[in-house]
Amino acid sequence: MLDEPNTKSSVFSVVHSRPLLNAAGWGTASQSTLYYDWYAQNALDGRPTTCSHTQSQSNPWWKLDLLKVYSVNRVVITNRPDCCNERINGAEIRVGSDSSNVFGNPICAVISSIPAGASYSYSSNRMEGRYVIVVIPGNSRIVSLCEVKVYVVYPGNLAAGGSVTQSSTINSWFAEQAIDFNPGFTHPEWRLDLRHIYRVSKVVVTNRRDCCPERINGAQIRIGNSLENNGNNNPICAVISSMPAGVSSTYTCNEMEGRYVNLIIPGDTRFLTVCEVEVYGEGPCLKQTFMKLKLKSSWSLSEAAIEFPNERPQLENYIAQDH
Ligand SMILES: [Ca+2]
Repeated sequence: MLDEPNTKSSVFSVVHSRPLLNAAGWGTASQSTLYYDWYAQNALDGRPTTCSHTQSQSNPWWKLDLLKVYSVNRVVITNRPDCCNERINGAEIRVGSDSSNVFGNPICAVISSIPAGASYSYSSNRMEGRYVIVVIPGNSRIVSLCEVKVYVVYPGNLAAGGSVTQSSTINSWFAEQAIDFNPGFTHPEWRLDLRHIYRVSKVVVTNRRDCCPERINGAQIRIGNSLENNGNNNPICAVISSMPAGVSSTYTCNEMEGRYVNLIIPGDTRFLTVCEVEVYGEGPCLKQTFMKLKLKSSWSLSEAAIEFPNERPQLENYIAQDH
């Protein structure tokens, strides 16, 4: 009587992710003037010691053309390591789509200072724009940037549940950083918190289509209720051997029960980049162990059997908390 009373109404749940990706390398850089061979593109080559550099001029700028409009979430600027780190003070980061006038693009942030060789991150609150510009207003100024990263919300509209007839979307990310692919992670991982326990029938993973499809090789899909080791000790549903760029693959999980769905690549210095993850299953289930836990504290089993339908919201809230 107490066993999963709500699974009689089977509900399909579809969960989408829109990861943040560094889109800077997808664009082309230019700058107002060139100083020797300190090209604008030097800020995008992944090396912190190669830098762009304008001549000393009024209102110098560096501009990244992302080639299409993105929702920009964050901009990371690396200052030059060798000298002159104060030159960047007062630089404006602008995000917008005005191609002719750099000042026609809204300001995302003003850089007060960045220590030599340091990388500072500026939140841009999902400003929409095709261009990311660093401009320093004033006379006899120099813009020199050693690396620029631009994190955007991946715009792909892939496999958006088109084949699912009964669906609902759950927007319940555990934490944004769990889907932000920081290359500094030694164990890159991605975690989805479903907020309730589901019986997961399948997980559909869509690989990125712009480059590097092999980065996903070896990724494990883990499902369970434990947050031990950040959820990475939960049982494995599948291991992704490889997947072509832009392709969606389906992994059958045989009704594995869990609140957390993890993607993790074991090992060091690996990247995990995923375009989209969809999770299909039934639920939410009320797991019997949780129910017993709760029942012990306030009701007898016989009372609970009668009262259960009214108590279900409380139980769901209980399960939704961190236990
Ligand atoms: Ca560089």
